Amino acid sequence: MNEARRNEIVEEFMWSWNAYKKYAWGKDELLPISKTSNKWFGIGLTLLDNLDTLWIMGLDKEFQEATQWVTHELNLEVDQDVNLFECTIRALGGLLSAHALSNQHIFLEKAQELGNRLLPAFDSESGIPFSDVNLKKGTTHAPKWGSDSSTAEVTTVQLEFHRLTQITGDARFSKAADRVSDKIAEMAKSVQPQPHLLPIFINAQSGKLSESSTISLGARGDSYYEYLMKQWIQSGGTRPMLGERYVHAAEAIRKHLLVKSKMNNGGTYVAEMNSKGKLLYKMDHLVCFLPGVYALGAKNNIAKLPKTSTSDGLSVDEMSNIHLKVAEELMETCYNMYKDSGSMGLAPEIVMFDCGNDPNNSKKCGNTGKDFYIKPNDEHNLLRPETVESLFILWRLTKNPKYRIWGWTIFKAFQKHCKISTGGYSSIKSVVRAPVVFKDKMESFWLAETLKYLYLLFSEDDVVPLDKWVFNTEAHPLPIVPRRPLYGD
Ligand code: DMJ
Repeated sequence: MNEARRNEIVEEFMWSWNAYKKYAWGKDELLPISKTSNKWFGIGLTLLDNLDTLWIMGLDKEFQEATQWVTHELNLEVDQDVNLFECTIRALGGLLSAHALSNQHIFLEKAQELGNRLLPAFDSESGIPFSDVNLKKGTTHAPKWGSDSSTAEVTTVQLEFHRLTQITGDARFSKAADRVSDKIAEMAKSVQPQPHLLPIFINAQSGKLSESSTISLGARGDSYYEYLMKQWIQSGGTRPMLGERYVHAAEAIRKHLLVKSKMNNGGTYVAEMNSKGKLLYKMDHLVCFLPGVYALGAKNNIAKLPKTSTSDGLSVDEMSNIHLKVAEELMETCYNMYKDSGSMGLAPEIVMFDCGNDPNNSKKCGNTGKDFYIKPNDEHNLLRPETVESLFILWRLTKNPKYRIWGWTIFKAFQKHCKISTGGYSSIKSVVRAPVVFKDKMESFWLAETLKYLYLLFSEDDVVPLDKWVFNTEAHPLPIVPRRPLYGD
């Protein structure tokens, strides 16, 4: 049965890939309804983001074709401003992973070139990178809509930059990334209103966290917490300080943001917090990466680290058990976001729990049988991966068959509602209102993450084993390698 399921997932991958090939080959993203492409960075983003998916799924012909494109067509000297984070996690991450899996030199060459072109982003007074950098000129700037960089963005390039140093021997990449982590770790100890929980904006020039912004495990905050732990895993546990930072953050989330709904199912969720310390009862689908991260920490015995094991007097085993329980409860809530949002069985972008703590909204979730309601502007689904990502990790680590059942149910819902009859898949405008209205966009992470994690959910444990590989935030596996003192540690 698992083989048949894997095959069906690969078929849907090919349905998506062939449409990309036909209408958007070498371009950034497929617009499946208009049967054309979208330019974002101008470097074939969907192709770079999926080299490793092709390899993992055993699609040799397609992998060779894509490799030929990288060898002969990929031009990184483009006069184009790119977002450092997006370009790092998708393009650089894709090249690094393709190199690690296939050992083909061309991917190393291109990854190194791209790394060199991204490096000027870190040339700010504080070392905190600017959000955007021009790939040809090396000029940098803050985002068009504001003066600050996003906290998650500046803290979610470290796995990739460390890997670059490992394979090139050039310590500049690791140093630039570590400087950011070290600065932020220092500020995290005393940040207000809650130590270890970071506001979602930071200024690149001053290096200061914004005092007025929200704390969130969703947009702009999410992968900060993910990379705290994954950097420790990537180092093969050789740098305990990295893991300790994660445990402090994971404990702060558990104590200050984790809430049980007072509504129907009493589900566990992660609230946001404003700058005054007040909770906001809102959860993005993006938060659904967190069950996987808590489970990985618990199963790797992260609580054993010297400066964390005595937190609250909990023993290592007690903390691991608590974190695993958090993972399992949150996982169920994330699955319920698919199950309870409407007849399509798909999750929206954001849900409001406990009526958003506003009694005027009580009718919206008071007697609906669910824990949450959905605001009209948040009804869309972008084919995001976070829930199936965590399902894959929880399946690998607990072997509870329900995680495979949930993953399959979600896959079938995507297949039923987001598949375009002429090729490809599309984001949709609402998971609540039928009939489906397509947004005419196939995000590169649909193939790079959502379908890859689904494929892995039904694969054997020795396909990208979790004790040898760590996934970057865009699902690109990177080898776990003990860190040497080469980087001036
Ligand atoms: C991806 O690019 C990454 O998973 C990132 O961490 C969050 N946003 C998208 C997927 O939702």
